[in-house]
Amino acid sequence: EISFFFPTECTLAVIKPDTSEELREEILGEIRAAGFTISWQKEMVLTREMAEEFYKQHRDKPFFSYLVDYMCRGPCTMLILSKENAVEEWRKMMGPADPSKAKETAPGSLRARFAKDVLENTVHGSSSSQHAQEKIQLLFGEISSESQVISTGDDDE
Ligand code: RTP
Repeated sequence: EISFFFPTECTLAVIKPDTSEELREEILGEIRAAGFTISWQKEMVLTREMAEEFYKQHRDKPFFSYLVDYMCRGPCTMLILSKENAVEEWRKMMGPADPSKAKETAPGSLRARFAKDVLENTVHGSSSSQHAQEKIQLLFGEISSESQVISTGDDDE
């Protein structure tokens, strides 16, 4: 059981592998400028097992193995973003998965400007609060043990 104490809605954002240091810093700057609080940030290289678990809802899609290869290719920047309406606001900022569609419908979005193609599309964002909680638990498990230690201590006092 996991408990978080963020005051506003939070979502999970990922800056995917193959993003240059420069672009990563630019994206982080835009995230802050858009009014998100970066509540937690972690660089990590996913194992195949973690990438498969992360994208398990796409297990039967023809692109699944390419997606897992891509996600394991290098370090991802994992971010917990907090803001009112964070899930929707971050998805709006990303734009549609396919950059050719993003260029038409959301030309200012991150994917319209930076995605290479529909697979290598620079960023990920959870599609609901519940998904966000699940993925945060998968990627940031140690927050859960820390907060459990704290709440157990309170109970004992
Ligand atoms: P979601 O929160 O549902 O993951 O949304 P999304 O915009 O990231 O896009 P989704 O369609 O769910 O796909 C997840 C990721 O899989 C890769 N993808 N490749 N080759 C392809 O046709 C294809 N389609 C999707 C992308 O990396 C996408 O972000």
